[in-house]
Amino acid sequence: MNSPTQANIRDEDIQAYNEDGVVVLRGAVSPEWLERIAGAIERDIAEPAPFVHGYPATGGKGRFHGNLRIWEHDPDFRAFCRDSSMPALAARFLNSDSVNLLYDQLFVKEAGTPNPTRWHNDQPYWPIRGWQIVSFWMSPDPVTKDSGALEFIRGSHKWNTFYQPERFGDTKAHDDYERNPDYVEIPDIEAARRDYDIVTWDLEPGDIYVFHALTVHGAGGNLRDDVRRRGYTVRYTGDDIQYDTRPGTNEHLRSAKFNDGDRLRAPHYPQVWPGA
Ligand SMILES: O=C(O)CCC(=O)C(=O)O
Repeated sequence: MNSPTQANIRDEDIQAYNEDGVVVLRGAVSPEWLERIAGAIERDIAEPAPFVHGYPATGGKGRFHGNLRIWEHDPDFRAFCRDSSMPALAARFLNSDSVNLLYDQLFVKEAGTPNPTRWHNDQPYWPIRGWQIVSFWMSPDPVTKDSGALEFIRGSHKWNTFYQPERFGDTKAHDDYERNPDYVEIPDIEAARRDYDIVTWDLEPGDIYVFHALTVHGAGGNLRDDVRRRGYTVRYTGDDIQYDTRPGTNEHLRSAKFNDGDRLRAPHYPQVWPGA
């Protein structure tokens, strides 16, 4: 399954990613890989890898299952992150000679989980600095606005603003994320949606959102009673990325093996492109 990407990447896609901070690629993941990912998701729900997190659904109906660095524990996630066409795709979007895997993450909103994913950008959570960081978000389910399609603020990666991370889920727990005085409180985007250039797309299984680490994004809840929304994201870095020990990043993504300014490397952030 180490086949060339199915996606027909056009120069316009790369240009849209660079200018808007987000683009959709249709048919980028084959049905075979999606089946393996779907199986791996069920395994992680049944027997979660160590960084599992969840929150109760508002109204008590659905369920959220989140986890990260799951490629380290499941052979199919590992194969997908390393051996699928994703690393080659990342090299194109990052315009980078080499690509490292940062980590992968699950965001499963079961049917009837109304909790939104709050507006945020990702890089403030990550112990790295530099520009070449891309995320690929996909789902084995069809994704629509009412089942929790992601929304993005077009061009927000160029604001060059690191928003203070907050914990997802229960609003009472938000205050306890480590603060960084250089980070900025995120404005109430939801209350002023018309002031922002918000874009979203429905996805079919196999389609992916490609977005930059500083692009501001969020998602509604899964308001559908009949479909799951099993979101799976893989994040890759390029040549200009260095380890960064600044405060405010997610402790589960740090590694004591790295000093400030180090290039990323195995075992935590293995090089995946060019392959062996
Ligand atoms: O799936 C979601 O609700 C959020 C996804 C997200 O924030 C991400 O992949 O960076």
